[in-house]
Amino acid sequence: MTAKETTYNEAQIADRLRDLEGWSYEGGVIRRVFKTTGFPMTLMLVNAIGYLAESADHHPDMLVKWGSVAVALSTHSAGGITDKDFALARRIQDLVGRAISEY
Ligand code: H2B
Repeated sequence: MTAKETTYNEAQIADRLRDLEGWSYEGGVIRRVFKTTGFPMTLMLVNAIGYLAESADHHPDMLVKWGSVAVALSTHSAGGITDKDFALARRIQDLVGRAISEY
């Protein structure tokens, strides 16, 4: 049996989110909405995040709209927020965070 991953409480999550610009903790997930210039850019963003997710074997929920992608992360197997969520958010942020937030 594998050990259950450590989950973080609300104060710890708020602390960890301080260097993840635009991300917040709501409803049991950490989330950020990325605005895009329209559907082609939205689809490219979904794919870029999808590749990061596959390489990490950790998968966010994504709400896809014409001009935005809302990304929500939690660790289902642990029933909370773990290092896996912060690590993937960091990778998403490093790849697309600054570029996309300018729109
Ligand atoms: N993604 C997320 N967000 N939470 C999980 O618990 C999870 C996952 N589990 N992606 C992974 C896949 C698991 O099902 C596989 C077998 O590693």
